[in-house]
Amino acid sequence: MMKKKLINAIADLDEQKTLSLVKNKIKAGETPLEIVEQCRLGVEIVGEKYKEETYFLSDLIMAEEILRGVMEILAPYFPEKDGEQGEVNIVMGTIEGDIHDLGKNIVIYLMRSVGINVYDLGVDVEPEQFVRSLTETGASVLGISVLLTFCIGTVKKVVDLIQEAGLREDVTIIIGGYSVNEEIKEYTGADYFETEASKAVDVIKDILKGKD
Ligand code: B12
Repeated sequence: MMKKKLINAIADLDEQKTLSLVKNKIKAGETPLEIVEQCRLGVEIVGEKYKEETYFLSDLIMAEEILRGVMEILAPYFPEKDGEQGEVNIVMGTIEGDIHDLGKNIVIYLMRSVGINVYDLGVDVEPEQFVRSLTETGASVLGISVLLTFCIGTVKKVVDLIQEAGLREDVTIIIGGYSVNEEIKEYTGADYFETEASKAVDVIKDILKGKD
């Protein structure tokens, strides 16, 4: 019941209601992760309405503003923890052509809160840049965010370039974002995919443990 309220407030793009629900949920002891997941489900409805043309680009932008407000409230609950020796564990970025970064940033918040050192390349990242950053940082995990279907081919290009650079054995690749699924994972040649923030962090923690 309570979950539906937040999902619907976001789906209706009701900023005030969303922010006050989030504050109340925190007070009531719901975890930031549960709240993030409800927000994701809410914006998924926004996305559907956009596809059906009952919402427009301006509504997507409104959804962005609302999510930023939610993350401002939640940020203090994801305190940053210092990782060991400052070595970079994971390189993250949104693929070239794609500027969606709210989901990526949530995952980064979560990773930093458990002491994973993240090197964030931001959005619209060229395939070559991913490879350069892996070489420069020595990170053993690469996370790529991709929400736009037409950018999936570019993700495959990143995986191919990593292979060509002779790094494929040393780097575990995980992809996330609205458009990913098992089929896309297979197509791109990535090792893992994940669309839920908390599970994503668990998977990455496990990968890093395996690499110790
Ligand atoms: C907000 C939004 C925008 C905002 C983005 C703001 C920002 N700074 O990110 C703005 C207004 C800029 C935008 C623009 C566009 N958008 Co838009 N947008 C959305 C919307 C409504 C929500 C996305 C979002 O933030 N979700 C919330 C987060 C929390 O979820 P998430 O990103 O999936 O992330 C979670 C997981 O996937 C995972 N995750 C994410 N990244 C990673 C990475 C790793 C490594 C791991 C492990 C996990 C992980 O963890 C997150 C937390 O749970 C979606 C609808 C939807 N269903 O997603 C459309 C949507 C993604 N957009 C869409 C489109 C078409 C566009 C535009 C092309 C519209 C236009 N005509 O201009 C442009 C493209 C701009 C560009 N070049 O990138 C389509 C894409 C369709 C497709 N399949 O290709 C969608 C699906 C809407 C729809 N149904 O049509 N958009």
